[in-house]
Amino acid sequence: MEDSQNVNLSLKKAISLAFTLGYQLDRESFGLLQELAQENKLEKVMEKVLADLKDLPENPLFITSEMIQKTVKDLYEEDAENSLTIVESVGDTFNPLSKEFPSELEVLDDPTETIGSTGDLDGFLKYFQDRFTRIERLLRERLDVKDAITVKEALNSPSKTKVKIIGIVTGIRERRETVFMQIEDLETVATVLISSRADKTVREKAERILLDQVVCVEGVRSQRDLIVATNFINPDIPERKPKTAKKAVYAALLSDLHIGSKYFQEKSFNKFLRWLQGREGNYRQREIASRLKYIIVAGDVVDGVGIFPDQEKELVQTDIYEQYDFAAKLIQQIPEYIDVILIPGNHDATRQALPQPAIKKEYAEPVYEARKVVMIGDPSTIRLNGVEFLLFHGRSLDDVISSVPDVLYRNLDETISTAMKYLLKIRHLAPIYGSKTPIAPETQDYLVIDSVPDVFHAGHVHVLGYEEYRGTLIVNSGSWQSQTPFQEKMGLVPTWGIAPILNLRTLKITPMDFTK
Ligand code: D5M
Ligand code: FE
Ligand code: ZN
Repeated sequence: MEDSQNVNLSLKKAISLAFTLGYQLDRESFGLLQELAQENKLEKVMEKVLADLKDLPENPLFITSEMIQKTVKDLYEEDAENSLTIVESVGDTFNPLSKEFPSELEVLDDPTETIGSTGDLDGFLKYFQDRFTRIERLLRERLDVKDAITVKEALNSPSKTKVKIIGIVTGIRERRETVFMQIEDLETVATVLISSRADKTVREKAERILLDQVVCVEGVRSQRDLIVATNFINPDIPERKPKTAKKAVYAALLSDLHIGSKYFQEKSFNKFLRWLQGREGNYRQREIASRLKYIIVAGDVVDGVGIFPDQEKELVQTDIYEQYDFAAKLIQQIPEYIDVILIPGNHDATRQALPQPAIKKEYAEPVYEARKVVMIGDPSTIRLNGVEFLLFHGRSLDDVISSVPDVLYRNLDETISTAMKYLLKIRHLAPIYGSKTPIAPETQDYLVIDSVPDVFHAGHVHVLGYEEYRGTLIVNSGSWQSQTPFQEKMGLVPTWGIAPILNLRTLKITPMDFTK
């Protein structure tokens, strides 16, 4: 009660002040001032508006909504990055700025046309040689790895010599609390030993090594082919300043729509579509919609068919064509001046092994026809207004969750960015070969993170999370599917109906909630 009285009072005060100074207010400005009063920002904004008016060469008659909006932006640009909840709009005209923004989208890397694994033994060897060579190069860019020697040289050095080698971890065994790792480079294999009496930091680092990753090992030469580990070094990404857009232009980073599933949250998604069209939200939220130029979906556009046993029971559309047809009906409601970028996930209609080519036209024709869409593979890299994105569905995050201590399905809301950070540190999107994540042995390893992205965007685990790491913004999207029976059993609580919206100028995320 008291609060709403304060709101009314400050509104009246501001309006009478404007009138006294000889200004008039149009209807839209009046609505804006009302919202500002509710948000406790009216006084500060009004003060600046009036001060700015005095500086104008010719005194205008009206205080327009544009003036107020500009002032709010000047004063609260950073505040606008905080979490927002959509509220019903007052319903006036919507003139999106992004309609005038030219599209600045470049596809830098897309595996769709270049892959062609034969799957033979020779291909398998070439694949791992390429993985080793690429990550070795990244490791040697580090000052502390530069002087690493080959495994052969290390094994030829006298006992008790300090050695530093680079290799693929081809085996991890544990016997009576001692860990043995098989490490090999292109010519020789060594056994790296981490004893139970080793330093705690070495043991902790060893626990976080994944099978088939490329790593630098520091150690001491022992007998036979043994090296006693004293340290592990990951290639990691260097600390740097990310590239940013020159103007405030936004991208919606979505994934895991799961259209076709009983659990697809159609209502929330429709609300998102209405917000894009300027039909939902207060003026600040509509200001963001007005500057939204890109929508990325990082896989699992549909729920698919036959992805897991008894899936039919959880489907509304039991036919893959119908699912993409429904997806097309939703996607075509996205305003035409927004660029839509889609990559596949493990539920989409394309090959399952990574790298995945783009969603197949033969299954998703209606989506291809509905509007212009940029269909690329998983993973892909793109640039939006100068900002480099690494797009990845995130299938291997399941492997990270089962191998890295402390990252559990139960606590992903706190740990998902740690899991993604882990992939950046090892500079590989899916190290473990032949386990949960199917990988095709291409002649080139498309899963090595060669170029350091400004934004690393993934999905798959259905939990929203974001964090800045050494200049790179890590984002996991969450989903548009509520908790499935399987996820309930796993203890995974999805974040659905909340879209992380990225400001390309500041690389800050605004999570927008469409569930209310
Ligand atoms: O995967 C969503 C999340 O749920 C992801 O972390 C894997 C997990 N999930 C879901 N279904 C299964 C099954 N059947 N086995 C193992 N893990 C599962 P999504 O790709 O959206 O289904
Ligand atoms: Fe999914
Ligand atoms: Zn998935």
